[in-house]
Amino acid sequence: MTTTVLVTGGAGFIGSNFVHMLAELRPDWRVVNLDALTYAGNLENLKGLDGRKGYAFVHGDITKPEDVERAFTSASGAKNLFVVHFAAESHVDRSILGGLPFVNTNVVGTQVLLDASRRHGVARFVHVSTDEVYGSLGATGLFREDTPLAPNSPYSASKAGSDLLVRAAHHTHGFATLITRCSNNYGPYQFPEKFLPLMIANASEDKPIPVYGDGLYVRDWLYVRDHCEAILAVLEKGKLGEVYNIGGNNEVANIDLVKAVLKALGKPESLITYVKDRPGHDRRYAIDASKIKAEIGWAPRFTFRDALPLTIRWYQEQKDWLARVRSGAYREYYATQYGAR
Ligand code: NAD
Ligand code: TDX
Repeated sequence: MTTTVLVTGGAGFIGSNFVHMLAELRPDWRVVNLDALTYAGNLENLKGLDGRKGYAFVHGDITKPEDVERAFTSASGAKNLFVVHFAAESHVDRSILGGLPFVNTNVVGTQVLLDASRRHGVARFVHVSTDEVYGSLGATGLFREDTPLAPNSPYSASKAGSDLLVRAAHHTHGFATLITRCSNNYGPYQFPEKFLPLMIANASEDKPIPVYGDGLYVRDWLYVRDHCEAILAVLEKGKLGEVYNIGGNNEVANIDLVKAVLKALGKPESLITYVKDRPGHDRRYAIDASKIKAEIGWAPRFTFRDALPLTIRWYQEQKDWLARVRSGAYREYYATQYGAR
């Protein structure tokens, strides 16, 4: 095999979708998946890939140089060696409860990975970042790649820190980096602490849906398959040292999303429960994705009309998966975040 991709965080939501997509679209690539299997990492998400020729899982932590070294040993021998870096602490609310794991994984871990990647002659390094590094928008306007960074939560600040380390690796060492910044993803395998799977899971069981503040916060929803295709396009065709925004052209207020999901499930709006707002809650995110379209030719293929029903159906069909990931530590987190509702 001439191409090997080291994927970090491939047992999480977007990473596992990306690994499945590579098996389908680039079946001749070797994939090494380095993941620490935190609460958000789940090997069940990768069912079907185990034992597949050209796929290897390495259990390890990106903050530990020896673990990263093991992953590179497993990935050695390729003509083209790529890295796609998803591994992160990813939930804003958890970062408000405690920021340190975010700094460790997102900042320290990214630097460990960058150093090892340079040493191992990685040909292209894609860092998967977020629109949250730009801060918050008012009623109008869009985030562009040259919008100043103004992160507001410990999560987004740690992601902005990692973006700057990636930028510095390119600027100082001439390392072959690319940064993507996307909006809110939805689709299969998303951990149900995030709003969309949380509301589907709660509504299915006639449990209250906690809506923060006035519910008028706006997110630009991107189907995870669209995001994964965009990352692959950037990996293969992006200009080194550049940043690419990835968006869904799909702005929706939280309360409208809840109502759409309740309607699709045939559940009453009385399940909507307004709760205390998230501290520092960003009002609106919206992406200008014209650069990736003009330079690389990528645009989203899915709209909410197609992909929201697909997503709802997936969670309804994966009741066992949902029950398993919502047991144990998830229950403790839910009680801390929302009270013992
Ligand atoms: P996730 O929380 O579902 O998965 C993260 C994965 O990283 C898990 O498998 C976890 O085990 C692994 N991980 C965490 N710490 C690690 C460590 N120290 N070493 C090795 N592995 C570790 O996250 P996600 O939603 O799939 O997000 C993936 C990436 O995309 C993140 O970098 C996130 O910041 C970014 N992003 C996500 C969204 C979104 O809507 N979910 C939007 C924009 C950007
Ligand atoms: O119970 C809830 N009630 C609620 O009203 C939760 C969990 C969320 N919300 C609101 C907060 C946000 O306005 O819904 C919106 C979406 O919340 P999250 O799913 O937590 O996503 P968000 O904070 O927007 O961040 C997501 O998109 C950008 C990902 O979690 C990040 O990893 C990514 O960088």
